[in-house]
Amino acid sequence: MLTRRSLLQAAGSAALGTGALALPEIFQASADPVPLTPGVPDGVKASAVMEALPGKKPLIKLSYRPPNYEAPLEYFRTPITPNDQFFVRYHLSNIPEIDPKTYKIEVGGEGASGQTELTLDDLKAMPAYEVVAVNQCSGNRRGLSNPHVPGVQWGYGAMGCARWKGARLKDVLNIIGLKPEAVEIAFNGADGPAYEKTPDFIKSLPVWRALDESTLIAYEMNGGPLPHFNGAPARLIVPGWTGTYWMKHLVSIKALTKPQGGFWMNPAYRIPVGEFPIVARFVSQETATTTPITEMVVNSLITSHADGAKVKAGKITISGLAWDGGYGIRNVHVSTDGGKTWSTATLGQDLGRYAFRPWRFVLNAKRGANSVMVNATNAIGQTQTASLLFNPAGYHNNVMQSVTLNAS
Ligand SMILES: Nc1nc2c(c(=O)[nH]1)N[C@H]1C(S)=C(S)[C@@H](COP(=O)(O)O)O[C@H]1N2
Ligand SMILES: [Mo]
Repeated sequence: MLTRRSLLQAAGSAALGTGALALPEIFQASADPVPLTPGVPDGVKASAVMEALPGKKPLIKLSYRPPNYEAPLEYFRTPITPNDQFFVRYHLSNIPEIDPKTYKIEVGGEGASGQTELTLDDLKAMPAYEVVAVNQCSGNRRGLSNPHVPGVQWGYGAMGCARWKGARLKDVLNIIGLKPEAVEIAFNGADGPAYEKTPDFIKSLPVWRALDESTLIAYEMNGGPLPHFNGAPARLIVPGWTGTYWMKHLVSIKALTKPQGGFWMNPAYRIPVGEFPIVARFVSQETATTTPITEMVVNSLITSHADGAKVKAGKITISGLAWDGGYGIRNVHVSTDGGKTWSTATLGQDLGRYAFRPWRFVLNAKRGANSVMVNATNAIGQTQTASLLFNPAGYHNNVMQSVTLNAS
């Protein structure tokens, strides 16, 4: 078991201490109880507070350097997460404010025939595409891992879903021309470590995924510019894949003829080979025992009621969200008898196969404790797990959520 101190240290370990910071001051803190996910470690309960970063509504602060803020359950009552309620995740503490007028992305690398520089206006002059997609941190729900594991102790809220607009990465790569020997495309953001020993956050994608028509360099989120803390002026969007690939403040794109190295590709962001039912592979990075995390696993959440909520006995509507790695949600099942029998929930608005899918279900609450469990199935027949598939980084937690409603 980890002590409170080691968990908190681990949560901030990417920063390896403090250093010069470019973070603006926080202007609002709240004394209200923090709506934490049941099951997160005691250390989180002792230290997490609700705090509003500039331009944001209050989020649950798990660390400030680097900024890691998750959304409370109540922000997930709609399939689109508003920009000011969207979670924030960084590995590095030095996060510059970028002037959109001077901003540019360098595009090249030894796996490309040419090179270029793109300004924000250049990107906006290219054909624009829109996709509604879930951005979920690989470590979402890590705080619920049993036993607990080091890293940011996220509850349910290290995720959000937005309508992203931007240029296709494929069209950008077409400008420079990929050589046949290109294996990966690497990305870097303008943020940097506050401390020299911390490795810069560089991530790569296999060429096939970079060329996928859904992979965008987005400069708009829900119809407005990207919030600073979500990657302004432009970031990568990799619908279906976990947030680690969604490089914010994107400033460099390189075609590689050899696999990208570095801490953030290996050992970070890896899952044991064969443990999860994953279709999308990242072959150039695979080893005998681990593979990079790729697509999200199918998942769902009750968002209308928190665990332990008080309700009136009789008919009540519960609702929530379901999502997966981009195959789409086929159905959501609800059980009120601890998983013995299941009923089908009604699915709501379909914003596309990469989006949060809302669902609702009417149940008859009897006086006393009512257990409610939820399980989503995606279009390729994958379902959630009944118990945790443990892994050392706490990734891919899609254990069926169970809440108790207390009816009177
Ligand atoms: N430049 C940069 N981009 C980044 C990161 C980062 O630390 N720096 N973190 C990644 C991770 S792990 C996640 S989960 C998402 C989070 O996106 P958000 O902060 O907009 O919610 O950003 C990704 N892009
Ligand atoms: Mo993440």
